[in-house]
Amino acid sequence: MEAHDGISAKLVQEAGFRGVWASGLTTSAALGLRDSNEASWTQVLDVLEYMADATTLPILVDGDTGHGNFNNVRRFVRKLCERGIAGVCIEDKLFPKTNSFIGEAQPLADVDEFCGRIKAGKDSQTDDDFVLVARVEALISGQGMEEALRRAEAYHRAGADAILIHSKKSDAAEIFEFTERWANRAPVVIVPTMYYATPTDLFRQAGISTIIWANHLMRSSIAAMRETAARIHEDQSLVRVEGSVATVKDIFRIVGNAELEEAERRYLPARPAVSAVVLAASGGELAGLAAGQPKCMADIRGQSLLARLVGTLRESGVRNVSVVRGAHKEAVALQGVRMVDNDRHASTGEAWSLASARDAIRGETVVAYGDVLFRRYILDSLLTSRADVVVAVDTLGATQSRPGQRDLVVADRRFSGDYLDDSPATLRRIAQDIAPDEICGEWMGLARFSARGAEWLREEIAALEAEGLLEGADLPALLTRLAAKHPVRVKYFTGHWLDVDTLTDLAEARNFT
Ligand code: SPV
Ligand code: MG
Repeated sequence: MEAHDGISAKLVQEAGFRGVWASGLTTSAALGLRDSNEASWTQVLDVLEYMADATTLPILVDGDTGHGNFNNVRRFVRKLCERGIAGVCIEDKLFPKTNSFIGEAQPLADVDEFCGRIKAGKDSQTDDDFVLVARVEALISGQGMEEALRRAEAYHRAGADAILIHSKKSDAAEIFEFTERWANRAPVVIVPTMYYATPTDLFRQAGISTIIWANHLMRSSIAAMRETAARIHEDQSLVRVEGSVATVKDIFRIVGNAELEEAERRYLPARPAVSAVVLAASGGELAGLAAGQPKCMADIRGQSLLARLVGTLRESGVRNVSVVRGAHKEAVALQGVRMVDNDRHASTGEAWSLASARDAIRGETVVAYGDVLFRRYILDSLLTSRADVVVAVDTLGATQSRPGQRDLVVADRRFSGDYLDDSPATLRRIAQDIAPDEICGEWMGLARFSARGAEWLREEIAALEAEGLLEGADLPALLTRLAAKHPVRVKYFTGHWLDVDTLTDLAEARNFT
């Protein structure tokens, strides 16, 4: 059965066939090319490699004329064997070939020269089971039965394992005449594209070894693709096609996603799930946004700020994301995240919002402001830290003057300026009013807690609550209190993040990749 790429080879196997015909016509067509050796032989080889990877069935390759003379056939056969291809069929025509159903009286190769191609191919196979099928075009080119038999005999003597006798007649009379006179001196292969109405049993009775259904997966997919494209174009909708196309799940099944999941369980380190709490409750409205649109829902090139932030978290393997929303909560939405409401957002601060999601602060946890964007490596670097609590600090923040409230950081050690220097720095405090000579950087609104760190964080929330301070505290105050009791590691970065406070920030965020 014909196939022309990896997925069609899989479908051939799924249907129960015992072999694949890698058709020259359809492999070319799949590339948008003519069946005239427009794809180079190495490009064909690349497609064959995908097909061989996709199926365990033997693949008989349509080798056209062998891509040149005996020398090209030698190299082609060696490369086919390297790729686990089961056999090749070469036809007795001239390079560059033309499809047999185009025109009349195509010139044939000199018999002796073609026998040289066959011998060279057989001498070059590195797999004993490799087969070389010699295709006789004498009937197609109008040279008659005697010439077809003469050529078949010569090719058989030259070492061909089988003879493909091709015909473009609409009935199989000349095929049966050939098989009768040939008397199975070598196995016979046929391609009944034009004499398709002949019952297959008659071919069996004639002792034919192999039938190639040469192009029907390509032709059926063209019909289906054309129909689907026209429907969607006409309807500007998917409604009418949804029921008749293969499901996305079907694609996953065919290409073997289940095996990948299995392999992931076997090979990926079993990392306990990391959670995240994103704080997006504060009003924080931005001039320029529609009234009632919270900042975290600002559009950044077709995605909300929140979606981008959660996307970065997910790329780093953070799965369970809780978003605390408050102001305009009905406008804060994102698939696949848990929404937690701080309905007292107007009179409470960040610590209260965090406390609203305290049940999510369990095991390894990331805490982030909902209006920040950062490059993924920053988060990855926090996630691989061995510290129980680690905060991301921008060392440039110390020197740049930006408007707005900034969470400034004092640590026991400044950034040394050496990017390879990872000797630890420990947090002393985070606040907005810090004397310029004390500032070591700006907190990016991103922190990671180990399971033990998360426990400390919960304890500190409880302590604030017990002291009646939870409502008014912000995250810098909470982290500063934590730092007084436990080591809080400072990880320095230089830029590659931003928080969206102003319209200028928003414009910058749109350029942030
Ligand atoms: C092919 O499938 O490319 C073939 C068979 O060679 S035919 O198109 O009938 O020549
Ligand atoms: Mg062909």
